[in-house]
Amino acid sequence: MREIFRSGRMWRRRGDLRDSYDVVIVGGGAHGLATAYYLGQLGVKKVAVLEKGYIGSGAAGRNTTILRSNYKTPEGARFYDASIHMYERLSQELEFNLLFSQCGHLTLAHTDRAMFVMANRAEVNRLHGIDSKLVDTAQVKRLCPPLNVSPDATYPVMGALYHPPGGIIRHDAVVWGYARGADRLGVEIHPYTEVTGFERSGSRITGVRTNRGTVRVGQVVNATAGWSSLLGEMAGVELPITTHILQACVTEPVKPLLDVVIVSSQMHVYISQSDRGEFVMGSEIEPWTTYRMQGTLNFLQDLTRHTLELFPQLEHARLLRSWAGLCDLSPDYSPILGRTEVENFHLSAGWGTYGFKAAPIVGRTLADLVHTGKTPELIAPFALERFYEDQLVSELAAAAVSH
Ligand code: FAD
Ligand code: PYC
Repeated sequence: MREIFRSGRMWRRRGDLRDSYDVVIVGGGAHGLATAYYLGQLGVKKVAVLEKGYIGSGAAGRNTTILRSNYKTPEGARFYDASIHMYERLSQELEFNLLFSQCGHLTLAHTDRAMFVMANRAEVNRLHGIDSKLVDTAQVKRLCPPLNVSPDATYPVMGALYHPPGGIIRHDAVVWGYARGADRLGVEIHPYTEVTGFERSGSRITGVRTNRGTVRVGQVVNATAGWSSLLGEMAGVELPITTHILQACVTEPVKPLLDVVIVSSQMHVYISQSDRGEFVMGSEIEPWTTYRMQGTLNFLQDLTRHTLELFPQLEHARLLRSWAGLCDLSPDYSPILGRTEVENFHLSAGWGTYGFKAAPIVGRTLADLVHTGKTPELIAPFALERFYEDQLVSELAAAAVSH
């Protein structure tokens, strides 16, 4: 272990695969690595993370880094709030600066109906001890001076749901911090190792097939987000998930202007300014299902038009780059977490457009489940069975701009 500190590497080079592992985690994104880290903390030995690309090559490295807990259902609000509290301490815990800026989060309302919905959400949030409140146009302007709140705008701002604990974080740093932490606890990280199938005996998985050979396994965690239904199929577990792309883009770096996250469902846009100065912007999920991460011109045209209505000052800012990532959407816009009918095959799936903020609490609760065999109370409402038992946890309209 000392060798790695001397080498200056974040984590050890991948070695050969062993013949067997106690736990194989498929997916080297934020969820897989967080689960590996907390398993390491619990003293679980022989844990491997298998990642088909490079670490963080999936949605973990493509998201718009927004953290918040202003969800609609009691189950969702409690769960995401626990994650935000973990994020608040994470830089210290991982001894790695994650650049978490708790700058606050404003969900704009442009209609009477939206004001009513935001008031309702603020009440639900407060009932669960989450700091959210309804603010009027003048307060919005005070919180975000550069925002255009003119009554002559196409969609004038009537008010907003203000959520002070919300903010942005450096997404790559979260991935690297968890990877380094897991590595230091003895977890093996295997990039460029694709899982191609599972071997089963009765209701258990006994082996994981990969492009580098087959390994025997005690327990498996499917943390593949956009690809989770494909891995489910390999294991014989059908997941009610459709995979879509979500697109995002950034401007060239500009002077500090925006220090709060702005979301407008009506205008299908969310905007923040990163600490590099780039305006980070995204829109709604694309309605078609695909695994091709290809962007579209329509996205850029609609997004820039709406962004300029809110921030006309960006008129001359140039777009630097745009990209797309996969999103695994569940029917009720809540995640699917925990056990499946294959007794040693566990899930972190159904993250749609909103899973990055959940990585710490997912890691901790899935590690507990794998270690103890008991489902933590916080994730019990998100079990796969809910779709068969009519116990949906509907986050429709609270999950992201598009819902
Ligand atoms: P991923 O990083 O996608 O990890 C899954 C990994 O599994 C991938 O690296 C993939 O290569 C690997 N894999 C797949 N198949 C195999 C296989 N067969 N073998 C081995 N490895 C495999 N969420 C928020 O909370 N806030 C946001 O602001 C936000 N913005 C977003 C913006 C965009 C553009 C996108 C695309 C998503 C956004 N999300 C956001 C959603 C969030 O990024 C995801 O829900 C979350 O990152 C998913 O968990 P993960 O990080 O573990 O997934
Ligand atoms: O979950 O807050 C979120 C989010 C914003 C953009 C994409 N997801």
